[in-house]
Formats: sequence, structure tokens, C-alpha cells
Amino acid sequence: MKILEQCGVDHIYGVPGDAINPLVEAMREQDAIRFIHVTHEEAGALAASAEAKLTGNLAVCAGTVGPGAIHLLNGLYDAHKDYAPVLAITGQIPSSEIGSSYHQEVDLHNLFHDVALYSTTVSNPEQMPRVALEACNTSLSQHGVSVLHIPHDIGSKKVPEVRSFSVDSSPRSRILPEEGRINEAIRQIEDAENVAILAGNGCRNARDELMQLADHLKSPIIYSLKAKDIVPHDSPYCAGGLGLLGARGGVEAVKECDLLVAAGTDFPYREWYPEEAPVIRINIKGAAVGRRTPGDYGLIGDCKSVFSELLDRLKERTDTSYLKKVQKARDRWQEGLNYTSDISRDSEVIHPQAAARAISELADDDAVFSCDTGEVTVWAARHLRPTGNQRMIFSFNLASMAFAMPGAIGSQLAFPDRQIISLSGDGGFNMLMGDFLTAVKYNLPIKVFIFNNRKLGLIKMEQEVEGYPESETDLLNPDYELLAQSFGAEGASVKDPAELKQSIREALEHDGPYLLDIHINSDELTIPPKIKLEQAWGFGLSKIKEMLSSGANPET
Ligand SMILES: Cc1ncc(C[n+]2csc(CCOP(=O)(O)OP(=O)(O)O)c2C)c(N)n1
Ligand SMILES: [Mg+2]
Repeated sequence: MKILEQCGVDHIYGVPGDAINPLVEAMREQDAIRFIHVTHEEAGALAASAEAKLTGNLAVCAGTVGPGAIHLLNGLYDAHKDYAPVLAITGQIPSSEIGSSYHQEVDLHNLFHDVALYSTTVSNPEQMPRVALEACNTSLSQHGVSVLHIPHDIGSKKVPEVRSFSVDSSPRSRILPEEGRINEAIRQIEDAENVAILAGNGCRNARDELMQLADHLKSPIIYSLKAKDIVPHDSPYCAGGLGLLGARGGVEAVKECDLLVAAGTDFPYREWYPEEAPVIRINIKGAAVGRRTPGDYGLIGDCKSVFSELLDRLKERTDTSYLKKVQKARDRWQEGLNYTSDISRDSEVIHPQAAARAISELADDDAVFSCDTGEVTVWAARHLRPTGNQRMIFSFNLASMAFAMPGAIGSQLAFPDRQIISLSGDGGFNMLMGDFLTAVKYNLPIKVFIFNNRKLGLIKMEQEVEGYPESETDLLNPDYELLAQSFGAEGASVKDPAELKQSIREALEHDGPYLLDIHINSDELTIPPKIKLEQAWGFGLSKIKEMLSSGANPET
């Protein structure tokens, strides 16, 4: 406990039980660390992951023997894939029984092998301070998951006193590539005509330098979704995102560049990178160099240090013709977004684009948006316009459903004074809805907006693009307003576009947890910024099959 305290931990998410009862008891006897009793361990692990993603600090979750530990797994993968420092404490059967196929025995090392940077069973109380410290330091310094398994008999023993210490949890170290590598990168940038910058989450602590570099080179900045809240939406250099969730400005910047500087990003989709133009990749992780675009010129370093070097040495540019071309594509795309998200466009139904934009416009300046996976990701990625202090988190690299609401719980515990907003899919919310009780129990004033399309919308779209008729995507949803009330929270429902803004305002102004069920149009198209012929063909084929199976005549 002392170690966790000194690592800055002030709460642990979990479900108590057998082998972790001694932990819960130890926590009852002190005030520094609170036990947050969640409904489902997965929600606890997702909340811890969200918190660690937002703050870079260690977050902790716990699950007991067997099934309790297994339930943590998805949330831990979310942390692992987004480089979030999370420690999981799991119970284990009595140490004398390990290996005997005992009741609830699970081979925890094998179970967590792929997800954890560090995983060990504490077999002796003397070991506890050392392994606990190693687990915390591993997570913090290598940005990932550590797991400590504590057998029931060991957890209840007294452990040796721990001397006070301090951990270095600074999120990024200062690393610079060799002089010769920087010189060569400078030569390549000076020789290129149209230089684009692709910014990722590694630019988070280098925002000023990033914007200065764009200004210096008159370069458009394309961002990965993780970095959308880093690049100010209204900057003349902001081109937009890339990939299926991206924008035309981003696509245009990539298409027209003759050099791409990919900084602090491991953006995985090869087909969205330039076809010909070379890539300079700045990353603290050497493994990221060359795995997406094989010809990368790698600069192993942190973005802040490398940008500063580049700024000192590169000649400033004045030619803005490339930037202007990208801005034109960006502005045209934005006009389209403004149209689809205009509340007054349709008086019959609420379009999800309009809901996302209204939430964005009404949110506090430093709000945190925690977003689900599904079509709702597209609405959030396109229509939230984060201001300088707002944050957006998703299950970025795992893309798990049900992240948003537990993520909001973790965000609220990390930032008790900020407005925390969950943009939930109905399918995603349904998966872990029991944990809305956690928000009520601890009076965490999260605002949950359910994008209720009565469907697994993204899957419907996938089926259609693949040429299948829609199948098994309908959802049977509860009455969310009544559900919220039965949980002891406030809830409301909105169907009329004319009432949308006021409903969102009321939700945001409420001082406790709140659930707003937004009935959105269930038949929206999510158009990517670049469409392949097979996708359009598949969509047409699917529509024909749907009509045939419903007996309708495609000719009419
Ligand atoms: C845990 C998990 N199960 C399944 C999937 C596959 N999947 C991705 S999006 C999605 C549908 C999401 O539906 P909903 O939450 O209603 O959001 P919508 O697409 O309707 O906006 C599914 C099943 C996943 N990503 N994660
Ligand atoms: Mg849905």
C-alpha cells in the first residue's frame, strides 16, 4: 500500500473477494487509497486504462481468483495497446495448492503473458515490497501493464516496512538522435517541396514546437485520432485526420506531399500513407520505424527535442501554395460536415452528426470526452472540435466496445473538477451498463449520452460494404430514462431535433450523474474521405440482397 501511495495512486478499482480480501481490509484501515467497488472487473480495468491514458500516471485495478482476474483482461489489453501504465492486482488460490487443478485455479501467468510487461506471483511476503516496486516502475517507465498475483495465504501476512522513495514517472524522456541523422533529415526536408507533418500522440508534450514547425515550413498537419485534441481545430495548419475516420484535407495533404514527417505516431494503415513520397519517422520507439512504411528514415528521439533541433536549423519557408491547396480541400470537407451536422437540416429525426456537434459546442472548455467504438466513433472523431484544453479518449488501438462509460468513470476520478462526457453507443453501453451504478454510488457526475440507433450500426455498415444483407445487428434496448432513474440517477430521452440542444444543456448542467438517451436516425451513412470501388459495389449488392429478401422489387 505504501508503495502504491508513493507512486501517486489514490484509488483502486475492483470487486472484493477471497484472495484480495486482505487488500480490501488493509485499505479499510487507511485513508490514502480508496477502494472503488465496480460492478464488473472489466469496467474497473477500462476505467484504470482511461485514467492512465489521460494522466500518464499509474492506475490500479484488482480482481480476485479465477473469474475475477479473467474479467480484467479486456481492459488490460486496452491499456497495453495504448501504452497506458496500469497495475493489476489479482488474487490467486492458496500457494500450497498451485498447480493442482484446484477450485478456481487459473494459470495466471499464461493468461496475462501477452498483455503484461511484468507478471509475477508473490510467493513470500518478504518479496512483496521489491516486486510491487518493480511492477509499478515497469508500468511507468515502459508505459504498459504489470500484474501481481497474490495467493490468499500470502496476502494476509505482514510485509516488511518500506523505506520512503520516489519514482520517476515523467512520461517522456528527452532523447535525441545522432547529429549525423539529424543533418541528413534536414537535408531531405530542405530538398523537398511539399512537406506534410503527420502528428501522433507522441507530440502531446511538444504541441508548441509542432505548431512552430508547421509555421516554419508552411506545412499542413495531419493528425492521428489520438492527436486530434493536440492540434487546434482552427489552426491554419490543421489539415484533418487520416484513415476511415479522417478528412479530405488529410487525404489531400498526403496525396500532394513529396515528403512526410511522421512524428510520434505508429498510424497503422499502410494504404493511407503516401504512395511514393518518402517518410521521415520521429519516434522514441525504434520498432515503429519502417513497419508501416518500409523506406522510413528513422529519427529515434522524442518529438519535443527533435522538433527543437529542426526549428533551430531549418530555413524558414515562405511559399504557401501547397498549404493553400490543402486548406481548400479541408474547407470543402468542413462545409460538408457543417451541413450534415446542422440541427435544422431535418425536422423529423436527430442526425448523430448534429448530436455530436451540439455536445461539442455546449461542453466546458476543459471537458473530457470518452468515446465508444462503433459508428459513434466516426461522429465523435468528425464532429467534436476539441478546444485547446479539452481531451478526447477512445479505446484507440484495441477498439473495444463499452469503453466510453467506464472510461468516463476513470476520467472523473482522475479529474474530479472537470466535466466528463461519455459518448456511448447503445450496443457499447448495454455491454457494461451495470457500471453506471458505480457512477451513482460514488456520485461521479459523469454525463452519458447514448447514441441510440437501436443497432450495432458499424456492423450493419460493414455487412453492407462486404455485400452481405444486414443481419443480427438489431438491438433490444431498455428504456434508458427509466433505467437511469431505477439506478438512482437522473435520465431523459430526446427524439425531436428541436429539443436536442436544450436536453444536452440540461444534462450538462445537472450536478450528478446523468444519462441522456438520444434517439438518432438509424440509417446514417459513414462516408470515408476516400472510397474504393469494391466498397461502393458491396454496398449496392447488399442493398439489392436486402430488398430481394424482403420481397421488395429493386426496380421500383
Ligand atoms: C468487445 C467488442 N465486441 C465486438 C466488437 C466489434 N464491434 C465493433 S463496433 C460494434 C458495434 C457497436 O455498436 P454500438 O455500440 O451500438 O455503436 P454504433 O456502431 O451503433 O454507433 C461491434 C459489435 C468490438 N469492437 N468490441
Ligand atoms: Mg448503436
